[in-house]
Amino acid sequence: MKPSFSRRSLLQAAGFGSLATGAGALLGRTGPEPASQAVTHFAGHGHAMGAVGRVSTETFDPMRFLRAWNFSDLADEERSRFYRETPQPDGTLLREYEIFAVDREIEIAPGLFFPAWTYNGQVPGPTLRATEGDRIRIHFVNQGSHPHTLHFHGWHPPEMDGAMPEHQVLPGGQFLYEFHAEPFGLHLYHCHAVPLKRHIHKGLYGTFIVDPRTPRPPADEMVMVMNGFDTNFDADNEVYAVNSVAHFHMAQPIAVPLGRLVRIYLVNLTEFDLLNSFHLHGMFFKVYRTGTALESQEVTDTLMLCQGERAILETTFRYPGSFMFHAHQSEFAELGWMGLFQAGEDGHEA
Ligand SMILES: [Cu+2]
Repeated sequence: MKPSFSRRSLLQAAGFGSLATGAGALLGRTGPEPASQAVTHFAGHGHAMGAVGRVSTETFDPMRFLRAWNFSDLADEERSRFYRETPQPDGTLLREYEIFAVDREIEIAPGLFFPAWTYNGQVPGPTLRATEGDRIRIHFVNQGSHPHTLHFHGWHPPEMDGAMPEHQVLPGGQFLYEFHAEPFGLHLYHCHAVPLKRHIHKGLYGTFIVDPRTPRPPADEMVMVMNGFDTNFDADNEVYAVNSVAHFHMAQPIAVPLGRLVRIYLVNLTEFDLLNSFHLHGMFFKVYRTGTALESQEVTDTLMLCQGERAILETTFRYPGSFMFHAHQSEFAELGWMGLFQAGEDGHEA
């Protein structure tokens, strides 16, 4: 029987501005309480902001994900299992990755679990980062329950595209993707098995950064993937976030350095909604669309992106204190896509 409640009431029941304990019951995971009753319980708490309680950061820590690429969040020995780089005679690097698809339940709000399909057990998948001209070699193993692929945005030959029926890697199968990292810019990868929207929204996507040969100026850098989750499978998202965990950075603000350059690699992988957006309070940022130029095209405080679109944002915090960032679709913000920067003298220790 399909419970009759709106996606707004689901989130209220799931702990947004009220209690965290209703989510399990709504998803049929735990507890005998019927969904309709849970909604009634929590009605009227919709004006508070953010979630109550904390998600477990044991398997996925959004704070670490922000500033991790090429598995830099892992200890050296563990890291070498997933990532190796080998200098080439021409000065470029061969970068080799071990990427696997695996089904995993992930916590997207306190007590709210989503049956995801993941790359390497996390959503978004690991951020891959190279310099223009490097050789990328990815050993992909499908340990999941459905056919999957890796489809990269960037230059590559057709057999590396991961988009045609014959490219599908069946459960238990594997494939070696190999191509040069170009052009420089901010790109992405995702599964391109059909139905595409299902494979993307289940969590099979990640960020692919290609640095120009002459690097961008030093900055405190971070990756933000705008995403959403359809928790009751009605082709509409009930939860929104950057980097999967709703309201995470409301409770744990992102420390940024005062007076120094901050660079955000922003990617939109939201399914079902035509657009997503990023809005920053109290200041403006430069926009480098797709990251493929070194000159910014725009200075704004609100940026709108379609799925697959991405942009590098640069700014410098002028004043100490808290600055909110969120989707300027107010509904997305209230359903989890909202966070805080905390600007201070120390900022982030890079
Ligand atoms: Cu897939």
